[in-house]
Amino acid sequence: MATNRTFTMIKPDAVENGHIGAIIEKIQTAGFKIVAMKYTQLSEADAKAFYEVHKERPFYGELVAFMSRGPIVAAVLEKDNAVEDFRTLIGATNPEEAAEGTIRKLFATSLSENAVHGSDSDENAAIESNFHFSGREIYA
Ligand code: IDP
Repeated sequence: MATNRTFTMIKPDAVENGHIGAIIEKIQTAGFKIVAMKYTQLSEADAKAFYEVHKERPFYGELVAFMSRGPIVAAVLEKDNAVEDFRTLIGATNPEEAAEGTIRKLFATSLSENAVHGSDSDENAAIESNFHFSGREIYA
């Protein structure tokens, strides 16, 4: 996995609220190339594994239930400085603290139901991409 890639999910809240198209448009307008994408749903076990790093946090159960309650869109994105630039595009974890114009400011409903995921490091981008996609599902 090159360091110019990041991994994202459009979370169940944003899918339920009909924001898939608007979020993908924001992502592409910001200069990210979509190199892999799928509409899928995490099982409870998937969500537990994906967020295992948070398993000691008080919100882990709520997060697992939320992330597995409905479909998501998973994608791998390519751009120079992808991880950092995508974190800027989505905004702070808490939408109340997210900058104007960011995806979370526009589409998130709460701290937990915050519309999108974005990897926080190149290492995690690779791990998270491999969680959802095989090599032959990524088209550079
Ligand atoms: P990030 O998604 O901005 O990197 P993390 O701290 O890694 O934020 O948290 C992962 C996800 O867990 C968040 O995107 C959000 O959905 C959820 N979350 C984080 N903090 C809380 C909290 O205090 N209460 C409920 N859910 C939370």
